[in-house]
This record gives sequence, C-alpha cells and structure tokens, in this order.
Amino acid sequence: TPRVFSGIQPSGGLTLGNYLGAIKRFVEMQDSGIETLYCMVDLHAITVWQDPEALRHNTRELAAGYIAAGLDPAKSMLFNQSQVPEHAQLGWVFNCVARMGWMQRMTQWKDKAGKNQQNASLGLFAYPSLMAADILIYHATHVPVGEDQKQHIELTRDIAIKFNNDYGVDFFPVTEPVIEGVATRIMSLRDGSKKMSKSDPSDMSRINMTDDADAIATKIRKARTDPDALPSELDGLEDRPEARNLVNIYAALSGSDAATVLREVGGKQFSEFKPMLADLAVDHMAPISTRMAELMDAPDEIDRILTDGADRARTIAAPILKQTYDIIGMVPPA
Ligand code: AQP
Repeated sequence: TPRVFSGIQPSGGLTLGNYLGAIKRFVEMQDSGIETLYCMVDLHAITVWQDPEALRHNTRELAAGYIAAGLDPAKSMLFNQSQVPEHAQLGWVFNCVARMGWMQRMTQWKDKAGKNQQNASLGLFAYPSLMAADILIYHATHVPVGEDQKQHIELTRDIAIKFNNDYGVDFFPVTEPVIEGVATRIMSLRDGSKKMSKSDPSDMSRINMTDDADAIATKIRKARTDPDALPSELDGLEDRPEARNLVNIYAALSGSDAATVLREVGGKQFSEFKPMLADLAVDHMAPISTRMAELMDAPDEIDRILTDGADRARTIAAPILKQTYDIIGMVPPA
C-alpha cells in the first residue's frame, strides 16, 4: 500500500520555494486520500548550529505553516522528528549499513560543509543516513521533495537495498522520489542560478511564507529580470533563468504549467507581468500568512497537534523498529 512521508527542517523561516516545492504538494497528496506523514525534522536541523529558543519557535512556525497551507491534522500525521525516537534508532542502524564513500559523494554535504570539512559536525555528514531512516521507519513508498533532495532519495534506495541484501530479507521497500511539476526548483529572485533558500543572506532573494502583501509585492517588483519581453513559447525561456523562474512561479501558483502561462502572457513586458504575478502571489500567500500568525497565537494547540501526530506515527514506527532489531540480531526484552 502506498504511504507518503516527507519533512522540512525547522532551520529558519519558510520560503516560497519550500511552499511550492514541498508543502503545496504535500497538501495535494493528502487530499488524494493516500496515507500521509509530514514531519518537522528537528534532529536534522541541529546538524548545523541552532539557537535552542529559535529552534523551538521555528518548529512551531513550521507546523503552523503546514496547517495554514492546508495540511489537516485529522488526515495527515504531523509531528516533530524528535518525538518519535525510532527515527534516531533506525538512523544508527543505517549508519552501520551505509558506507563513508556514499556520504562523501553527496553534493549537499560538499556544499554545506564547505572548504573546512574537518570542522563540520559528524551529524551533517551522516544526514542522509538519518533521512533514509525517516522514510524507511514507515516503509514509505513515496517521498515528495524538491530537485535538491533527489540524490538523498537515491541514497535511501541504496541503503534499503544493501540492508535487504546483507541480511537476506525483503524488508525495506525501494522508495520512489516524487519530483514533479513546475516548482521543483524555485530560484532566488536576485540570481536565477541559485535556488531560493531560507539561508540566503539577502531577504530580497526570497518570499517568506510570513511576508505580508506589501513585502511580497516589493520583492517581485524588484526581482532581477532581463530587458526583453516575455516569449510566447517555452524555448524562448532558454538562457533566461530569471524570466523562466518568474513564469514557473506564476504557473505553480495558478496550478498551471509554463507553456500555458506563456500563451497568456507572451509579448508582455516585465513592467506588466510583474504586477500580475504580485497580485497572484498576494492572493495566494496572504491568507496563509494570516492563518499562520493566528495559529502562532496558540502554541499550546500546536504542541497538542504534534504530540497527537507523534503518537499515531509511533504506532507505525515501533513495530518496524522491532522487526529491524530482530532481523539484525538484537536480543529483545524478555
Ligand atoms: N527553492 C526551492 N525550490 C523547490 N523546492 C525547494 N525546497 C527547498 N528549497 C526549494 C524543498 O523544500 C523541502 C524542505 O527542504 P529542507 O528542510 O531540507 O530545507 P532546504 O532544502 O535546506 O531548504 P533551504 O530553504 O534551502 O534551507 P537552507 O538554506 O538551510 O539550505 C525539500 O523538499 C526541498 O527540496
């Protein structure tokens, strides 16, 4: 049976990239009736330094973002990773299955560790192994993610295959990444070659899910573009990364695709297209940010939702960990 798992790190504010590339698609999968688990991966966040108070705040704000965007705690299990200890327990087992060389090849490790790998945390290196555990502790079959996570999902498959081979079992499923649609890689508003990211030093590079209408409109008005009019066909966007990005954002927000958008806006100058995009973005995002703020006024209610989600997630995770321990030869409690 299909089961969907995905997660986001509570490592800062949420961006339009996280929304379009991840959360909006989480909602679509939830509403298609599949069993869905969506996590705030706080144990992943601490692979780089997090201020404890900020981490708690960001975790609750991420939960508020999930709910405001349409995730329903009655339909999806919403929880933070640290409340389901089986993630970390299976993560350790996978640290003993995965190979150093596999981790060394990960582009996110190379990007995030930078030049000074000796000074990066051991957790940052092992990040994909814990991520494999997040997914496989539920025997999840489908993982909606953005393009940047593709390599980690492939590693998850490698870990599942090696575990099954090593122990001669057919236990962990080989997971499918779900990377589809126009929003798998939303780019920075200041630089069409960089992905929109919560850790970009420039706030003008991204739209935050907490931005109000004025901020959204200003950022789109000031977004970098080229001087030409929009083309009517897709191949006219080649070598125009900023233009392509704005068209993709428009398409994702309107539930359309880039070719359809270009049929509508082809020939327009950015001075005309940007206000259309700003209106669309404000109409779509402002109600979400208003709802997030309301939810953040009742953090106890958020905590209650997360506890309930974790309890339900554990009913799936605990038996899978128990079977894993049995397969690898751990003596169970008498
Ligand atoms: N720009 C993006 N376009 C499409 N999808 C994106 N995702 C992130 N940025 C974009 C997707 O959001 C999910 C959450 O990812 P994460 O929690 O691992 O955070 P991240 O990818 O590290 O996000 P950031 O904003 O880029 O954070 P920093 O700056 O800390 O690295 C994933 O499904 C991801 O693909």
